[in-house]
Amino acid sequence: MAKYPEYVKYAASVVPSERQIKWQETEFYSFIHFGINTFTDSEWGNGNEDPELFNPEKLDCRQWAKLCKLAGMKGMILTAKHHDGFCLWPSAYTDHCVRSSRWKDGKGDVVAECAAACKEFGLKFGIYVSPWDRHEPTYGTGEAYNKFFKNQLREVLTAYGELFCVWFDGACGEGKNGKKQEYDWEGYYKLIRELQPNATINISGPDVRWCGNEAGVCRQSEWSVVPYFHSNSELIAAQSQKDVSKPPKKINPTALDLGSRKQIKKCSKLIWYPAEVDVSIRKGWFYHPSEDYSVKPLSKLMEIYYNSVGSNACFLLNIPPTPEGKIHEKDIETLLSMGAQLEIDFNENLADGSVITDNRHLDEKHTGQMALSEYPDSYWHSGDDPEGAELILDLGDEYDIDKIVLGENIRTGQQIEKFKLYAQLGGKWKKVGGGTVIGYKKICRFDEIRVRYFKLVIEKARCFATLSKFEAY
Ligand code: FUL
Repeated sequence: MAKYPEYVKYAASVVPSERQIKWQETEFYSFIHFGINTFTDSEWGNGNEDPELFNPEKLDCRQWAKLCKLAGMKGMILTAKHHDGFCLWPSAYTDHCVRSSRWKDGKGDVVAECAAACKEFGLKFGIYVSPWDRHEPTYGTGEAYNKFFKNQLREVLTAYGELFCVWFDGACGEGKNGKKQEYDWEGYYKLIRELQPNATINISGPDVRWCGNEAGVCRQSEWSVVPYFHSNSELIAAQSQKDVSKPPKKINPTALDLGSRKQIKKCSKLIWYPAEVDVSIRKGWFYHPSEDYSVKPLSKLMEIYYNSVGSNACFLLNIPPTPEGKIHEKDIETLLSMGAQLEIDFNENLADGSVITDNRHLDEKHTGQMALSEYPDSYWHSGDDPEGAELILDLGDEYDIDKIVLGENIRTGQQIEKFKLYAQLGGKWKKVGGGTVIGYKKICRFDEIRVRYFKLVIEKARCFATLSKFEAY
């Protein structure tokens, strides 16, 4: 029987919460940056903007939702309040909100329209609420602002149905009075857990980790089990954007490896803290007419998709509506082609109905064949001697294939540390993929081959190995 060091056993025992699993399954979803900045052509408002300016005469949240759906997304996160403090819902705690705008004579509610559209199109709905508020006079005064912010949170957490995510960025700048606020993060989290127990709290929160840049660059190995200190709000704030003109473009080089054995060895506390990749389809987060001709091309978005969703992270793609309240035709073009490309790339899982044999399994309920099962409780389990375990996928016939999708059963943690993938060509096993992390999902891509058999070899793992996805396209 293999022996494992205590710290490896500990890492192997860290598992996601149900809400984290649900979030991970969302995979690809949109960010909608929309607010007063949309009308002032800016990225960070200073809080002094006239609410009258907000007037999206053709606001069409159904168009946003429909496009997200057609692009292959499963959710949407709306900036209910950005750093300028202007609220897209009629907050009872400030006049700096849609109620003071010309839009619908002050009777509109963008958050409500957006929530309804998501429901109609079968998308999960989430909200971004910026704790940094450059309008609110109590900001920077301590308890008074925290109370105000919690009141606002309560409004958005209770009026718009189920939320899958509450997104806090790390920015903590100065308020009107030049003072910085000490946020009551624990208090905010408590309220969210109480009112939206299924929502993950992302970025400046305990459930989902920022990948570390806004350019769509991911680590080669995005571990989900990492040292606890990565969730520290001061650390997150220190690493976030501090200047509107300097969006983080690269991953801090000292943080390229967060979860290998080397990183977790000396750590007394680990958490399940998977990565999210947030990037805008344009240069800025908000809409600027000057960027109409620099919408990211399909090839760039697909590259980010494969590097994020295909490498154990989620992909949060920002699409900023115009002042009219609609998605611009340039963005529509890219989004529709993205949806079409994803349809083509994942048209039919050729491993459906295949046979998997293995060289070891824990018991008869966890044979290799179980990796093909759709049920969450059915998966292959190696038993406690994972290294050298092999699974052979027999497609039953030869097919043209250029992608294999693998996934661990993350309910039992993240175990696999190194793997290789082979295809049988001319009677010989040829390596077509491999790496470190598999996690929730790993998409291995290679030049198209005509093939019947694939072999997955687990070279290194923590206490055991599992597999709940083995798909071929
Ligand atoms: C950052 C903000 O400062 C940006 O304006 C944007 O909202 C981005 C997603 O988060 O921290």
